[in-house]
Parts: sequence; structure tokens; C-alpha cells
Amino acid sequence: MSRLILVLGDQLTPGLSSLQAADRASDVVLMAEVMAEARYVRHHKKKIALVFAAMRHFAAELREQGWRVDYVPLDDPGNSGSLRGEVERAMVRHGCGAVIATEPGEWRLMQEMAQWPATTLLDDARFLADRHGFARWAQGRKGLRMEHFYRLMRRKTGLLMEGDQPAGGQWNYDHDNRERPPGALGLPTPMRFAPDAVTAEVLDLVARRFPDHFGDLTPFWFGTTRDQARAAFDHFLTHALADFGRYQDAMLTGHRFLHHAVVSPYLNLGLLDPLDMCQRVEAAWRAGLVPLNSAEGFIRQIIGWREFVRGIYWWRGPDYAASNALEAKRPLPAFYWTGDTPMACLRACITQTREEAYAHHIQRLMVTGNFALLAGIDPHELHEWYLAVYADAYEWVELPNTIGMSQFADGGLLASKPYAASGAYIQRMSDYCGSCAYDVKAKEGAKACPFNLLYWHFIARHAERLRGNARMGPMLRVWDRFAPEKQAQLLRDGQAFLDTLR
Ligand code: FAD
Ligand code: DLZ
Ligand code: SF4
Repeated sequence: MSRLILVLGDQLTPGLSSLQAADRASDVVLMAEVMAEARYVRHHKKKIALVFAAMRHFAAELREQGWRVDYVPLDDPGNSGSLRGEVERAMVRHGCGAVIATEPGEWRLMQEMAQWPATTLLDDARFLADRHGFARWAQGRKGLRMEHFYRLMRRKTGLLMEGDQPAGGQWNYDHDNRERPPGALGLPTPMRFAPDAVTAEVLDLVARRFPDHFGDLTPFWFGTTRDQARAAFDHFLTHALADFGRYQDAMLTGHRFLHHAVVSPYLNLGLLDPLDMCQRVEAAWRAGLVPLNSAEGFIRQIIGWREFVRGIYWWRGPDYAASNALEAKRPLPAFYWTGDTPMACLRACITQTREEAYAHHIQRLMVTGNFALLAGIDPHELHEWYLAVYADAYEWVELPNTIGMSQFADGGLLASKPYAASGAYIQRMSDYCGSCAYDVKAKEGAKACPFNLLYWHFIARHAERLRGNARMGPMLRVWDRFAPEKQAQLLRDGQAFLDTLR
């Protein structure tokens, strides 16, 4: 009897464990576009279009390789709207007695699929660290630090290693990575693709069926095939990797991508392979084409941060999403959906998010994330926002970045200190402040940069909890030295700004 091989929208990899376990001659591959997946948060229109278009292209790729693929489009008149419904219908259609699937990337679906009858779930082997091994490594450790995990991964993969020593003598070159580009001239841009007929049809579908979702659907320039994803990565290697390291933290108005790879949407769908990407980056360094700080910085993001946050996601379990160590309860301000705010940095990052379904790491961490942290925004509401608005967003990677790294809502499990910063950081790393209604240098009064006002409000609100954190010591000592009248004034100013967010 043939078996049904369910391939999810972010499992577009020919070497997927479920496909490896299948028999091309007798089994049937099922792929289904379903409302339940497209609406569990109100995903950006570009994200839905990317997922559906890439799914359709992958189905064609599998058919070319000789697989029997049953593809259910969203507009299929019989579409039940859920993955479970589509699996049940397909089992009857094809007379299948069993289902094989690779584990999904979210607890929500994992818990659901574990209840399906006659279904075998296989490990997702597309990562460099398996989640059970990560849990064994993490269990019983006092503090989890990415740097320790990263060194293990360097040794395990052999990437940038000379024997058992790190290439160049250092594991991490982050201190070289704090520059702002001297000007806008010659900045790279990511590779853009014109939609083909398959993608154009999906764009039409998304425009008709998801008009109420966040974000601009067009212009749509993401690649939607494996070849295009590879071409986009090649383009990054040639044009942007060399300066990736030193300009990694920079933000410039009108230059939304700078030296970033803009490959997370492809990588998270399964169109690119993380080890292959890192080996190509290492080869570029060994060939003398890019400096070591850039190669190391990029490889650290992939084999370090990406694998580390995934490990934490699965290890901490489904309750991690409800973490709220700082007891933040303020609703997400409406301007996160519109960009309509006089704060130039937030306006730029949110407008770009609406238009591109993309913002780079520092924009997410130090602008939208930092503001939410300082203002005490409910981390769960913020998590749903990050999950909805980016083309690369899947809970296994988004949630630990939001709850752990950006909001300190897990109490310091993932990050050694809160990523809280005043306007001075944004001024140093960007040109946003030049066109802002607020004055980044002003610490009090109506014109004062809200990040400055909220910074001290945040420190004061959480002073007792943060005293145990050695890295926050210097800022707490500055706060303690302020005269009581100054402390009271800063708190009043911060509160007055927070009251305007209602
Ligand atoms: P580059 O800067 O060029 O980096 C290269 C690659 O490294 C990325 O493609 C990505 O795969 C990986 N990477 C870099 N930083 C991280 C990180 N912190 N965690 C995991 N992988 C990383 N990344 C996602 O892929 N999906 C998300 O939903 C997501 N949500 C985030 C939410 C918040 C609050 C924060 C602070 C970060 C989030 N990130 C997320 C991490 C990071 O911002 C993106 O991976 C990165 O911006 C993708 O753009 P890029 O491909 O140009 O990355
Ligand atoms: C993100 C997404 C969307 C928008 N639509 C579908 C879909 O229609 N069918 C499908 O199989 N997968 C989709 N996905 C990806 C899933 O949401 C993803 O597999 C889970 O969130 C687990 O990571
Ligand atoms: Fe952002 Fe403050 Fe600079 Fe305005 S002055 S852009 S609010 S950091």
C-alpha cells in the first residue's frame, strides 16, 4: 500500500528526511496550500506569496525528479482549509494507509501532528545541531552562552579551523564589526527577480484572498526557486560579503539591505543549505577574496546564532512563548502596523518592514525591539508581530530572538543582559536622527529623544532585578548617583511619554 509523504511549505529540500524515507515508485507526495497556515498569524502578503510560489516550484522540481506529487492549491474547490483535512482527503484519494512527514518547525503543529493517526514524524536533519543533542548540552548548565555553543559547532564542522585552533587565532572578530559606511556610494543591493508565470499567478491569488493582511504585495522581487536562491547567495558572496563584517550593525536611511545577505527567507524555506553556504564563505576567505572578520561574522550567524536559537526553542518547550520575566503588559502601539510616528528610526524600520517584509538584525533588535523593551510592551503581542511581518519568520527562529534576545522575557536564559539602549546607540550606528522630530542629544523636555527618556525609566523600573546582573552594574551605578530630584524628573518625563502611547 502506498504511503502519503506530507511536505510542508518550509520543507522545500530534496534531501528532506521524509523524502529520503519514501519510495519514489509507490508513495505519493502531498503539498497543500491551506488557510489555517496562511492565517494563524496575519502573515505579510509577501511572505504568503513567497511560500506558495516556492511550494509550487518545488512541486514541479519533485515531479521532474520522478515523484508523484499531489498539489492542492488554495483555490481548489474541495480544499478543507487545514493540513489535517488535506491529509485525510488525500489518503482516501490515493488509498494510502500511512503518513510520513518531517517534523514541523513549530510546537503548534508538532503537538497537532503528533496526534494524527498512522503518522510517523522524522527528525529534521537540515540543521547542523540536532535538537535532542542540544537539549543534552544545555541541560544542567547555569547560563547558556552562544559563544560556548558556537565554538563546539566550529570544532564539529571544522569551519575556519586550523587543527584544533580557530583560524587567525581568535574565535570571534565581533569587535571589528562596528563601523558605519562612509557614504551611500557603491553600496550593494540584493539580487532581484522578476516574477515568472507561476509566481505571477500566486501574486494574483494573494491579492484576492489576503487583502486584509499586513504589508505591500508588490513590487515582489524575491526568488522563488532553488536556482534563484543560489544565485542570490552567489551575488552576496561577490558583492557584499567582503564588507559584511565591518558594516553589520550599520543603518542608513534609504539603504535597507546594506551588506546583509537577505537570504533568511530562502534558507528557512529549505532552498539553501546552511553548511554549504558556510563552506562557500570559508572558501572565499581562503582564496583571499574576503577578510576573516567578515567570513567569521557570517559563519557565526549561521552555525552559531541560528542553530543556538533553534536549540533553545525546542529545549524550552511550548511554554517558552508565554515567558514574561519583566512583567511587561503595555499593548503594542498602533504605529508598529503603520509606521506613523514622528520617531524617524522607528518610522524608517517599520515602513521598510511594510514594503519589503525585511529588516536587518540591528533594525529588529536595536530599533523596534529596543523600543518595545524600554516601553514595556507585552512580549507575546510583540512576538506575534515579528512572526507576522517578516518573510523569514518561523516560530523556531523568531520566538527565541524576540522573547530571549530582544525582550529579556526569559529572564536571561539566552542573552547575558537586556539589549536596552538610549538614542546615542542609534545615532552612532545610523543616520536616522538627522531627520527626526526629536533631538537625540536632549535628555529632558518635549524635544528629548524618547529612547533617552525611556532608557532611564526602564533602568529604574527594573533596578532591583538588574542589580544581580554584572553587565548592568555600571548603568545602575549612574542611576544611583543621580540626585533624587533628577530621578523623579526622569521618571515623570518617561511616564509622560508612555502615556502618549495609549
Ligand atoms: P544576515 O545579516 O546577512 O545574516 C546571515 C544569516 O545569518 C541570516 O540569513 C540568518 O539565517 C542568520 N542569522 C543572523 N542572525 C541570526 C539570529 N539572531 N538568529 C537566527 N539566525 C540568524 N531570523 C529569521 O531567520 N527569522 C525570524 O523570524 C527572525 N526574527 C527575529 C526577530 C528579532 C526580534 C530579532 C532581533 C532577530 C530575528 N531574526 C530572525 C534574526 C535576524 O534578524 C535575521 O536572521 C536576519 O536579519 C536575516 O537577514 P539576512 O539574511 O540579511 O541576514
Ligand atoms: C508559512 C506557511 C504558509 C503561509 N502557508 C503554508 C501552507 O499553505 N501549507 C504548508 O504546508 N505550509 C505553509 N506554511 C509553512 C508552515 O506554516 C510551516 O511549515 C509551519 O509553521 C512549521 O514551521
Ligand atoms: Fe530615533 Fe531618537 Fe534618533 Fe529620533 S532622535 S531617530 S527617536 S534615536
